Amino acid sequence: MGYGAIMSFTLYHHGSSVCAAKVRFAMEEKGLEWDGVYIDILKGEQFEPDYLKLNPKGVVPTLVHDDTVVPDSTVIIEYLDQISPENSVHPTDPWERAQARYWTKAVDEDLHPACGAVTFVCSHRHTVLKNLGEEGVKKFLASTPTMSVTSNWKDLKDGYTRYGFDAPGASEKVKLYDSYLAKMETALSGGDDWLVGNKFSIADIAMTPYVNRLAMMSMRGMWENGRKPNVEQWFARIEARPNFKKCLIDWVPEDLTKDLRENGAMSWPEVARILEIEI
Ligand SMILES: N[C@@H](CCC(=O)N[C@@H](CS)C(=O)NCC(=O)O)C(=O)O
Repeated sequence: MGYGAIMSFTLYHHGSSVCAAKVRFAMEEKGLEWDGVYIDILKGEQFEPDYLKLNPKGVVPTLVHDDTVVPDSTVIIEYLDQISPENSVHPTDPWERAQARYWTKAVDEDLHPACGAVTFVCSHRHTVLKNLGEEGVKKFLASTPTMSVTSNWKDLKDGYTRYGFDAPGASEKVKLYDSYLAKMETALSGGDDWLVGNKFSIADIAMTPYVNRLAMMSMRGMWENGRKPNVEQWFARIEARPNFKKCLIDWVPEDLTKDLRENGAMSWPEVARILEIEI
């Protein structure tokens, strides 16, 4: 029996947060039960003093396991795999484990900030501007701690929210995001079903929310129509997993799902232009 059966897990999370979705997916794949506390990061609930005590960066997710507070999605999944090794999502072979680490490290350091940028530029800025009003937006942007999603996220989020695609560096982030689909395409080019060792692992879990984010923003054109066939087939396998819908789709509130779909569709021509995709 896994420790999870006798331990208490509380996950502070948000529907559209890629990092939170990653942890939800890992917990379900491992068969761990958890309770959720929903933190609406588009309303600024991550800046409430009580939450900042758990997660001083003001970001989700945070796992509370009994009395232990564990922030940071990759660290949370590594922690869970150690305290509850059944249904491990880590490869056992040392080199395969190292390769999985390269994926999670690159996601945390590189892809995640790019995703934050692209999501704000293409969709969240419209949601925040629509829902919070002028004063609310000012407060929302001013509340972001300096050390947040990245060490300069406060300024970046401000720029992406106010200026969209015209914010400095926005196009480069679109290209960086796309380069990760290219890396996946190469990793899957030998005919394997999964990114590392032909076995579903934390590497696939780590990439899932980022590919799904693009899908939810009506941007499947980044891999469909022959552009990245291996990624297309990989994502079809991911979408077919029983836990996918529960963890990646159902937690996103309907209005936010609609915003992502519609704002994303509105932004798609500019993204396609940046990536030189004919539409
Ligand atoms: N390294 C952290 C990053 C967490 C993070 O960036 N969370 C985002 C959502 S995916 C967030 O809470 N953003 C709050 C904000 O933008 O103010 C992790 O992996 O958990």
